[in-house]
Amino acid sequence: MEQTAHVRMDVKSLDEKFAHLAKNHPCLGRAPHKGRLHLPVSPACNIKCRFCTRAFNAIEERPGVTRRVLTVAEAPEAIDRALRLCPEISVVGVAGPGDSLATGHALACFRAMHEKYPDLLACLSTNGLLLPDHVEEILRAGVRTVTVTVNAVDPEIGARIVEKVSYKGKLYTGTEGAEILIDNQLRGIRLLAERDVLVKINTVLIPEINGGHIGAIAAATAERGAAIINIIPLIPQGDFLEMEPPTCAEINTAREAAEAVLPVFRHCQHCRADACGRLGGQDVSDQLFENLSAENTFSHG
Ligand code: CLF
Ligand code: SF4
Repeated sequence: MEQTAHVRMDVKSLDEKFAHLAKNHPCLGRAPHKGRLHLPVSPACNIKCRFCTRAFNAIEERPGVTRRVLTVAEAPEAIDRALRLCPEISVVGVAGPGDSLATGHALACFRAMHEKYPDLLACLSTNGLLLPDHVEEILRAGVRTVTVTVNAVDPEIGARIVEKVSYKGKLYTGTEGAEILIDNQLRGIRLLAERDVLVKINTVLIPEINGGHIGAIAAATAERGAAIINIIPLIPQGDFLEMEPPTCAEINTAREAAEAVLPVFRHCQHCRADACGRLGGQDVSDQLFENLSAENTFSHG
């Protein structure tokens, strides 16, 4: 496992060090009036979370769902249209439907975006497996906010959540796979934080697996330089279909445990991979995708 790093942010880092980002980013709790566009350009994934169920439809309001996959070539038009539909959009993110580093699509989109819109924030959401190998590329693409989904920092717990990990041409399962994932996540967080990238942690709260582990996740990621954490209640699906979602009391307990070391974002909308609009406001992705359709290129990686 990775050794503890020397970087440690205090809870004021968001308002001090990252004020320039927080004032324009709707997912940091400081700018609820701003909007975000998600470009669903990343179809493949390199791990298998047991709760994951990616899908194509216009109905479900949850991560991993999109109307269709956009190609890199289609992204600039999507951004133009999104800004016309919702001028409050200040952030363009890639959050699936797979992992945003499993293909080069997300970073290619951000490079093209910054040629035309240098002031739009690029926001990358990833499982973190490939972070350590991509830090320079992420910086060159102009990404300054990265969300890493960390559901465990103990391989025994992680192995109950992640079924398999595909890394550098080999498939890993059990605690071996979880350890590779956790090690890369924590190293990646530290490398990004050292380069002044704002790292947000997303943690899926699965009460019977990681319910008592949230404080440890927050502490380990804060130690590496994460600036904020978002606790996402499990949506029971996939292998976890029979599980109970967390109660309000369990969510509050988890947030309190995390808040001991990190600011907690409390307004998450569990966005689709093709979300467009203000958080809590009208979503305009229906209009965005109207007549923006081409062939479907989805594939489970
Ligand atoms: Fe998108 Fe995520 Fe960036 Fe926000 S969403 S990639 S950090 S721009 Fe935000 Fe949506 Fe919650 Fe994500 S409300 S699911 S936390
Ligand atoms: Fe699904 Fe995301 Fe997990 Fe990949 S990292 S299996 S897309 S939830």
